[in-house]
Amino acid sequence: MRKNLLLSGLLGLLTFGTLQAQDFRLSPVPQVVYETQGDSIARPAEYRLQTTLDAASPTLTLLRNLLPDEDQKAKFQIRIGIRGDKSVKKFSRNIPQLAESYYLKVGKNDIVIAANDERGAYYGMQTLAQLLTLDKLPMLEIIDYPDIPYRGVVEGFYGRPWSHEARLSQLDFYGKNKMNVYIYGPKDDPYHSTPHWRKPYPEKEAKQLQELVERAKQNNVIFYWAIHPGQDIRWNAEDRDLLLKKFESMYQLGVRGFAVFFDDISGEGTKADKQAELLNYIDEHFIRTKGDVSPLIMCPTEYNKSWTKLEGGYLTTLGERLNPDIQVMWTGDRVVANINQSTLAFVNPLIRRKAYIWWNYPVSDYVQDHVLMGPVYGNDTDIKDDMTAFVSNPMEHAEASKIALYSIADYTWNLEDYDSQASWRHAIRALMPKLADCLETFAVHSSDLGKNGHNFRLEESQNIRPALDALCRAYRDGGQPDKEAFAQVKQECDKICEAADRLIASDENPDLIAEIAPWLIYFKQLGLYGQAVLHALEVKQDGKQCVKCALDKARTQRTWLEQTGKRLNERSRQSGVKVGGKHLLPAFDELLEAAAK
Ligand code: LTM
Repeated sequence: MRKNLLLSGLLGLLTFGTLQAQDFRLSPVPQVVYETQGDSIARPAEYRLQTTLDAASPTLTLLRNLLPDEDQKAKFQIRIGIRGDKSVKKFSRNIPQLAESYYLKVGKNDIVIAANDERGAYYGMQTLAQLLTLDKLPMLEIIDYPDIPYRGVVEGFYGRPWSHEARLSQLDFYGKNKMNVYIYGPKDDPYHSTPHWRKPYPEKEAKQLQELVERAKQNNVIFYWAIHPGQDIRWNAEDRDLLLKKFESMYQLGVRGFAVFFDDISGEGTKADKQAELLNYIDEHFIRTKGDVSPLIMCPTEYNKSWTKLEGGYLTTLGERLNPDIQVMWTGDRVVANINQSTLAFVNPLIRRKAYIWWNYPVSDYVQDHVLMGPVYGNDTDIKDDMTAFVSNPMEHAEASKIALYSIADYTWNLEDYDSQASWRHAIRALMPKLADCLETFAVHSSDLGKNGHNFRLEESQNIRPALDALCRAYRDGGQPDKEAFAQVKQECDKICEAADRLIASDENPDLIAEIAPWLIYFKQLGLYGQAVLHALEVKQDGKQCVKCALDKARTQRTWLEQTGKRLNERSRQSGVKVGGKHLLPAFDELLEAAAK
């Protein structure tokens, strides 16, 4: 409670102060914010630095990027340190005894970042980086720490793996948003899975992976490399040694986190006792002997409740036999499902540890005709003590995935204060500050997944649903058209056309626009169809113009929409593109029928 009061204290300051116009919000939302004097200071022009951190640490590198003018004679002081360091000794009591926690103070004459560990100091600096985007720095104190120990992304989808450039950009994004995990495991990398998991990477790919590891380090992200050997593994010493040799080659490239995935396989590879034996061997002869490697992660074959055969004892065997420090992944009650208390209460006792959540959202490899840009919601907010990690499996569209990833970072940092709508709005603004309203118009209609084998559906077009429903109801009942609803829907169609035009022509975030271009082209046609349908209804109502002409035009536009949808994104497993399929299109179709009656 107190936590929220303090937080709203800051929000009050931000809302009513000079910051209002800037629509500012710290993200992920910090745990506790004290507004010290409701006052602010100018951005320090120069400052004296007191720190015991390594000059090459990501924290100090970030500081130098933000505030280049260090001057040991300056009056303004910045102190940065880790518990026990001389520079922040005075503030030890303010640092929570929690991994990655930090205390940040912006005072009249100084800034202090006192952290529990190096990553905590980095996160304090990232918070300062956000504050420095403001015209003036608010004087405040923040006490902050993550709710979930491991937060981030598993690139674990089927389809075209992310490009090298996209991955570099992702790692920067994780650092900024206080995510600490990236697991490399794209199903269609042949050196991650069958047929080439036994072989080392060719030189070019190896060099790129090395570069990624380096970028991850700069962003304080643990880079895990995952292997997916289960489809053709033989349970013998030869394959075991080949797997270890591959891990060793990845270690030589700088990798310090490893995972073994046994998902989506059949046959010999699915045996729990054999998997456990191999994993324990890797744990004992590789992970622990190296000494500088993060705990081993495994994805089981029965990785969700609907696939768990309790009588077969697969998960029980893993739970009993796997060394306790090995992390076990879990996707929830189904392959694609939100994570709730009951799924964790089911799996944790079986695996005898807290689950490592692999959340299958916003992955779209089973609905490739959709891009998933809507708010992130549906996961319980009272489960922070029941899981060790929460990583998201994203879309093959790396930049577009950032809308969901921003909110996942927000959720996993501070579950209790997570506000799905606010987070989504800010995610959009972070991605495309200038055309945020246009992107929001697109994203609100590009949220649901359509009918799919996993029965995972989401809300869509929430902004206009009441008006769409009211309008359809009025025509269905044969009564007078609802004027207000009509105007609202008309306005939405105009907004859709304008948003599509402006986004497609924009040079803001070209990577994002390139990814979603097919959906934007369709979106424009959808807006035009809506306009044509409404026009037909108007013509019919006032009886002054040719009703048949208006109907023909709307029907032609429907054909255009259909054909456009089919002919874009043709090479995908679910070819074509869909936007607004949940409410907009069915409503427009119903209204066209009403106009034709
Ligand atoms: O979810 C897991 C553990 N494995 C695969 C993923 O690779 C895939 O991306 C998702 C969504 O299709 N489903 C899986 O079964």
